[in-house]
Amino acid sequence: MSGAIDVARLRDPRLHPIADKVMASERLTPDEGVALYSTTDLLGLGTLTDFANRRRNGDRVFFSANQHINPTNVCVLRNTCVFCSFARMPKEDGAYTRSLDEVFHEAEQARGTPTREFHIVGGLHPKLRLGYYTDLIRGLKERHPQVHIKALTAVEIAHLARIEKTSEREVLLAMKDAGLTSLPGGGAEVFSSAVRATIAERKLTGEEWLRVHRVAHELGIPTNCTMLYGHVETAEDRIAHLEQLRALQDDTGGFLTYIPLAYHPDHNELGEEMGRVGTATTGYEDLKNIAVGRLFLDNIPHVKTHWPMVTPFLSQIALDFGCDDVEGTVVYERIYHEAGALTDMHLPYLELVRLIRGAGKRPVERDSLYRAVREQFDDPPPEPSFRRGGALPVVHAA
Ligand code: V47
Repeated sequence: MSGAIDVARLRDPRLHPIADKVMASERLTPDEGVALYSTTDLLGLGTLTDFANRRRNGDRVFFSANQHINPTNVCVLRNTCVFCSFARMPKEDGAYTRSLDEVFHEAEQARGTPTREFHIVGGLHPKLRLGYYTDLIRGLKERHPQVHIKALTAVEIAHLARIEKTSEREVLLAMKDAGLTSLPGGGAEVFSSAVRATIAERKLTGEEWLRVHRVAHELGIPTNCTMLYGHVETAEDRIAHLEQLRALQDDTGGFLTYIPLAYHPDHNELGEEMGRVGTATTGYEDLKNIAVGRLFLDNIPHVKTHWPMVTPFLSQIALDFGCDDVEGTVVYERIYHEAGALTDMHLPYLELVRLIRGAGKRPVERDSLYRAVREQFDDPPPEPSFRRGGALPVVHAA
């Protein structure tokens, strides 16, 4: 890495003082964050953010061998989270709820593969109790002891606490006891109460989301964080969201990675209102959100690109815009594909290695806690028995 940014070469003069701060490892202010969002000097932004990322991670890029599992799409917020295409009411067409055996069957896909993480999220089911999830985690750990469980968003944790009439702490403790490793970062959306009133009226508030993550961190459960961008939010809303994540991280240090999530408008009410189909964001916006996340969240170790949403090729380019972490093999993906994502559901392990190497970076397979698992890829690991374009496993109605 060269020791300095050539500030004079940055086309947007507003980036010059920010570049000086980045080089001095000084924290950016909210106004500077908003300026970063408004610049059209994308290459200048990339220069700053690549500097910050290389200082932290060198040329290492992490990825995981993981499998997403969605035990149910039934969600009591179905009619009020207007950006979501995944959720169904219990009796609605397409609603499903898996028995434990059905989930275990789907997880068998991982056997004989390098899979090290199950990423488990669903909906706020009115009848699935805490015991279902603790049995699920225990059953998966028994069958796949080497696999970490990253399960349930803060929204689901708060919902379980409500229906069990207990605290979020108790729910998290029970899940940890069953074998939970970490929490995914979903459900954060944008913390602004005005934005939430428009896109997710009855979802837990930003303060509640942050509280669940704080409690998880206190219990030694690391978590991820996200922001859903590309709908009704402003640059100021985004920066206020990032500020709150940064403040919590200052207190706890419990966030592992930040994942900006690109809104997809198909098959949901918000997309219809916006008159959008296909994609709502652009490649430019996607790269900016990665870059601003890396520069503003100076205390979160990793920034992840979610290739199912922005395509593997854009994820590859994001590696020059501050990103050091690529979503893994995934295997089955429902949330974005219901909302119109046109990517494959599964990215073969060696394709991830190829994309990272193709960007001149060094791939590192990691576990859920970002410990390196594998850095040599000459002896290809086995893939899940999944065929490109293959059907999702059969699901039974709710
Ligand atoms: O919270 C829902 C988003 C999230 C849409 O922690 C949508 O490693 C776009 O959080 N268009 C859940 N996004 C997924 C999530 C996640 C993904 C990958 C990795 C990790 C991690 C976490 O999906 C929801 C919401 O923000 N979402 N609907 C939509 N139409």
